[in-house]
Amino acid sequence: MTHWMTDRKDGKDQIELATKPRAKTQRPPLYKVLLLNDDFTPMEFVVHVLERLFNMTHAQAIEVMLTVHRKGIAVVGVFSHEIAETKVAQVMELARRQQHPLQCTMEKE
Ligand code: TYC
Repeated sequence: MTHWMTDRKDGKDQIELATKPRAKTQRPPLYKVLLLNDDFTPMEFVVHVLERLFNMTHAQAIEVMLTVHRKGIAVVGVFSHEIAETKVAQVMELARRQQHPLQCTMEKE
């Protein structure tokens, strides 16, 4: 709060108060986590990853996996920067451990 004195003709000082106009509250930027298609990663593995790391039901996971398979890429979730980074790292680590070439990346929304 800013305050200052006004100079009045009647000599009476008066304190004026003003609130500084504030910028609207900023939301943290969100990031899309994207899954990429390839010719080698088994469909069942992708479904497992989507169930396990993105809390999808089996039906949802199949649907999203098939979207990636047909279209080449799909958004599998939207998160804060830190959570998105963690999800990408977890997908890449699971794929690496099973020696699947599955690729996962993130992009600012
Ligand atoms: N195209 C793969 C196959 O036919 C399946 C697949 C789906 C791979 C989604 C990756 O992100 C992916 N076995």
